Amino acid sequence: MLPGPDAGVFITFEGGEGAGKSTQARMLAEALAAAGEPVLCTREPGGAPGAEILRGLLLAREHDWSPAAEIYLHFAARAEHIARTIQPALARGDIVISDRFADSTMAYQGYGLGADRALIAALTCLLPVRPDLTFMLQTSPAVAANRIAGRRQALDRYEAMGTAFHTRVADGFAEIAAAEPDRCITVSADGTVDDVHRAVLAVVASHRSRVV
Ligand code: T5A
Repeated sequence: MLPGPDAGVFITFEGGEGAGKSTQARMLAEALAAAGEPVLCTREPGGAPGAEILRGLLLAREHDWSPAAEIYLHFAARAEHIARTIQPALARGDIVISDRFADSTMAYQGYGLGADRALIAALTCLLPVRPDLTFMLQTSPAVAANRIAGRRQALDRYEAMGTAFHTRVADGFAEIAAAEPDRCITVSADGTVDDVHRAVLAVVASHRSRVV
């Protein structure tokens, strides 16, 4: 979906664990708000009350979902997020910045868990919104591991999956980015928070007609 004259703009941040997506999404939102742009910062899974309930079910380590059920749960949360949060904000003309969106389902469930990629692609095509711009934050595994360890929180269900799983997820994000170079911009996230923020702002400046 390319933005119409009155529509907002939809930006997503994607990447593996500890890439710094939440940090960069928040910093971009603050920079755009400081420049006077209307911005809404949100996240997946979650971003709406019902979707946050589903997030709890998906991240808890008590239950392993069957692959198809896990895909549908992510898309149920996404449907709620889109209807309650994203579409109203885009209709107002906001710049919506989401920490993760449908590429995460393809990378984590499709590539990481080996779930049905054709089903994920089909469900993604049916979504009523599509990001205008996606930042793919890429980190080396050692850097990501250090950042996750630094947070000192209990690992959620996906964080607790092994190195091989996270390597498949990273490969998945790389394939998605290669397949959609107009939408997906890969940014190295190994530098400092400010280095990565500068790189993100440079991309936004170079996509000015699409973003602001
Ligand atoms: N998931 C999600 C699926 O399986 N399928 C789906 O369809 C969707 C939507 C979400 C989980 O759900 C999975 C993927 C995830 O496993 P989450 O808690 O939201 O769970 O997980 P993440 O999105 O991975 O959040 P993280 O917090 O792990 O990673 P971020 O957001 O990439 O990293 P961030 O910004 O929180 O930073 C982590 C730490 O590193 C520091 C920060 O201060 C923080 O302490 N940091 C840096 N330090 C040094 N240099 C930098 N450049 C830094 N950037 C951040």
